[in-house]
Amino acid sequence: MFSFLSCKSVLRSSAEQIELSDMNADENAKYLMVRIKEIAKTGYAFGHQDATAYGIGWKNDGELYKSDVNEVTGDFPGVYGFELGHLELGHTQNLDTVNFQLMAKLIKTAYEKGGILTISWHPNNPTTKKSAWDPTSSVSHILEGGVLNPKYRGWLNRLADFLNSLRTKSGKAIPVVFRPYHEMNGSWFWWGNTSCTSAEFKQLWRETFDILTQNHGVHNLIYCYATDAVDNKSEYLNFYPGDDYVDMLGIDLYHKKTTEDYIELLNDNLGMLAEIAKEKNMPFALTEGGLDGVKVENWWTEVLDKNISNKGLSWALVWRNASLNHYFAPFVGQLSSKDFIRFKKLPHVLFLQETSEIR
Ligand code: BMA
Repeated sequence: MFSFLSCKSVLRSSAEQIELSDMNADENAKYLMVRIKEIAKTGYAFGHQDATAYGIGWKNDGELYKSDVNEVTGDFPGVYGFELGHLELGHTQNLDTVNFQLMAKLIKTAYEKGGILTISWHPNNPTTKKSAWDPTSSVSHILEGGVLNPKYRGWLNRLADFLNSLRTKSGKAIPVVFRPYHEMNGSWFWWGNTSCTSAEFKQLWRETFDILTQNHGVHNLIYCYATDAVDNKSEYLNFYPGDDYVDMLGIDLYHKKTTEDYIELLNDNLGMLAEIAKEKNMPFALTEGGLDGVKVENWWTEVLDKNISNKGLSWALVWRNASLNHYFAPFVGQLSSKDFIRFKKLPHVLFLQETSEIR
């Protein structure tokens, strides 16, 4: 007991030495960074998008606290991804029908239980008002001096209100890993590589950072820069806004082609990212990934774990269990669920039980 407590206080006190890109980052954000780095020393955490919001055949009604992952393994994920798309519009639910009040509650519960929170954002195209997947050029219009800058500032106002509202019972801000404008090296989003220049992208990131931190006093964020799969390091860094604006690195890698292709992709891309992260002394993660429908029986241990466990990443997050036509984590009876239980039992794979001890 004594060594456990002293270990905890060592972790807590090492947060004092942490410097984040936000110079006014609060204690809990710094401490989250300590935990994220600590996790990578032991193994990596397992994450799931919208884990507690819905799953196959159920949707959270505000009373439940459940997850497909827990139904299969008896434990919850260590990392929880949530998504803010449509919050900018003032809607009550996000683009995937998760109510924002419920989301705030689920974030709070996951945090109090010892989970790590990460937030993505698929804002609509500010020019056309269509979805994030409308690549019509927009970035230059929302930058400082652009015609849509006032509108964009309004969007950030709503985002800041939500982020600032994430509080523990005692009123302390809940720290989250914020991963905006992801997969920018692809061409599907309006902030993607065919819709803006890298200079515009970097400017968008920096202005967003400055407005959130300086104008809105949001100080509970760890900023994560995450691309889609890349061919080389220069592609990874092409849109990188600078070490002063980023705290951690991510990459989204989906199993879309053959198993051999995915194994190669994981090794190449995570190997490359590990090198960049080492140079920058930043933690890194597989911020999105998975095999839609998990049709490979031993996917968790043979495909995922074998090819990521030696890389030094802090977590691997699989995408959402939206429906039987779109899911990335197993549910009871699913083809890969036995293997998922084996995966959960691996000593270096951290679910909630383990991440809650690293704090
Ligand atoms: C995509 C799909 C979409 C979803 C979006 C944002 O990968 O899952 O259905 O709207 O992510 O969560």
